[in-house]
Amino acid sequence: MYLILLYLTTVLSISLIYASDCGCHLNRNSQCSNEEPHNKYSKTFNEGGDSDTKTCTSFDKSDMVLIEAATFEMGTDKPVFESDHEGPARNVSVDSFYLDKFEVSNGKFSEFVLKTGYKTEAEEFGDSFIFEMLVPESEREKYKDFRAVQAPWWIKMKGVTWKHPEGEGSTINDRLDHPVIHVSWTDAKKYCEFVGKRLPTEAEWEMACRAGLRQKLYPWGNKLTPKGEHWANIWQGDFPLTNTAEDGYLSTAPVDSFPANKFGLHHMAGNVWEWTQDNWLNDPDAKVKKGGSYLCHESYCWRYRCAARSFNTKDSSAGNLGFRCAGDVK
Ligand SMILES: [Ca+2]
Ligand SMILES: [Ca+2]
Repeated sequence: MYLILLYLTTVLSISLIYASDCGCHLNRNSQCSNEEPHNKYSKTFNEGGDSDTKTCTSFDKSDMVLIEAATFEMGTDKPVFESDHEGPARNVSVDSFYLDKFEVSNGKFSEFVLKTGYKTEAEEFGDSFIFEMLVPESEREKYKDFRAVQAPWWIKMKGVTWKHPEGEGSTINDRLDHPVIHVSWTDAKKYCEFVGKRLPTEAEWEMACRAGLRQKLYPWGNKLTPKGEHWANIWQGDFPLTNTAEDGYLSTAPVDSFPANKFGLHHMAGNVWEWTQDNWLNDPDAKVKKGGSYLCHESYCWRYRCAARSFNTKDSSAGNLGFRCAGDVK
């Protein structure tokens, strides 16, 4: 079932059927392979299931930061979206781990696909969700009946994949340094495993987002635009009608753009949502995503806060959803 569960309007009704869950399980040992990645993955990569594993400590640590073990205050006692279970604030201890400085780029994902022949779930399904404003005008009328029911600005469009983000005819050639999009949780997990890494847990991701700050809204503090500057690629204007792109980007931005937080991590707020390991409220088919995206605006989707969280089904893909990888220290 290729059902994208957009938080935008569906999360409230769906959340009602779930029991409360902090979403902070540390489940890292189930994510990595003890085999050499280049041996494990081949042209038959897509046929493999989830791998049971050991730790992942053998990987390229360039473009990663070591985040020391700590106990930090996760979540918030001032939730903006209570149905997202942002609260309460609670102490969570996290072991030392490595985290990518950047969201995984189109260029990096291309290398993975070249080496493995991997096909993403969107490629298998034949379509993915794209924000209406990014659909070529000549195509919009054709897809007027392919909208997400409760979020009509999302269009399920044929031929949209990670390498054709706006459908057939579009390419990533001019944005190899932008984050890969239209990748499912399973796609993300398989990429991370290929490079000897794993997806971060939600607790790891949030601790990294906060970068040692306690109960601040954003990775750098509480002010959205310090000194009048844009520190996150989000939406400016009137969602979903007008995006003035004052931050310089209507859609994705290069993964190394915008200021890094104190841990040296870029785009922990905004640009693209990022998949984490964790299940959403104990549902193994729904996965927590963090950080918000270039489509988020305070008036509607104030989820580019470190405490914010949302989810998609694990086979979902969309034009504002990507990931970064983590790795174990020992
Ligand atoms: Ca923007
Ligand atoms: Ca991000």
